[in-house]
Amino acid sequence: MKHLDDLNLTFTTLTLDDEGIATLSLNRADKRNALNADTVDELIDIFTVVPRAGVRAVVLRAEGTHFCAGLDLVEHHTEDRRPEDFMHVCLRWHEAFNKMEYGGVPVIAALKGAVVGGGLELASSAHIRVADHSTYFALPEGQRGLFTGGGATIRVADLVGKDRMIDMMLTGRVYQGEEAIALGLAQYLVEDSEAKAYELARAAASNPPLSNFAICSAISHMQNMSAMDAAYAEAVVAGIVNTQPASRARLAAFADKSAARVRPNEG
Ligand code: 1HE
Repeated sequence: MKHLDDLNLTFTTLTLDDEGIATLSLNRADKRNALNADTVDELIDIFTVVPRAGVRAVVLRAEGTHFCAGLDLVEHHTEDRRPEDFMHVCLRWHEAFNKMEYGGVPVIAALKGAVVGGGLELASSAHIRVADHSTYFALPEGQRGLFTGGGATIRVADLVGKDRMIDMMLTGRVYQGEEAIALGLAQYLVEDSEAKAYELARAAASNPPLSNFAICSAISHMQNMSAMDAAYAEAVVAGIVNTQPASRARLAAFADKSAARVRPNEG
């Protein structure tokens, strides 16, 4: 089995701190972190290893002022791909993003600047998205004579609804600020998206890994099931998670009143 140290990364970097928080950086700022085929292969390698490497949460961030400009349009242009070539490009994107969404390790995306096209497909595969005031979301595929190929028809349509997604693709409409939050494009709008992403990652990392595995894998799977099957799968997952040894001390602490209670936000 490969380990984090064995990964051969060029367009991304991955580090792991003492608390088990991994930092995954897109480091192609000169190209606004556009996703070439090699970057997507690196994401596949990373998210193949992460679930079994003791990683408790991942902060996905980017170098430069833009999170991700989507598909590498220059590579796509110069490669002059045939339909079957691009189909395989898209299948690799799906492999990377599915591993991310279904891998069972919380991924928190720290967004800034452009989160567009395939960049939004990448961001929407994260479990939590944190935006700052520079962040903007768009699907410029229509303008480029393209169509989404990295899962936007599933994930972005889920977030904003089919009609809004169609409008974004037809007209190049940009969402940002509170409006983007209200639509669900990100769950947080803050001054410093990276600082907040680490804060959220640390909170998630304090949960038992098996609980996080269920939260960051089972819910996505259940969305793909009929209500009957999802209810059945939920019972099976809860059977395993809710009887895990790691929950015993937490339940005991609640029972003896030493555990923190759930209270409303202050102010
Ligand atoms: C790129 C890309 C890219 C920048 N592919 N090279 N995505 C888009 O339609 C978005 C295209 N990009 C932009 O609209 C802008 O570049 C940004 C708003 C992201 C940033 O603007 P700016 O003024 O900071 O940078 P720039 O001058 O436009 O670009 C700087 C460099 O990054 C330049 O390269 P250089 O070698 O001339 O310095 C650009 O060519 C390069 N660059 N974006 C390749 N996307 C699976 S299907 C998914 C379909 C899609 O994703 S469609 C949406 C594609």
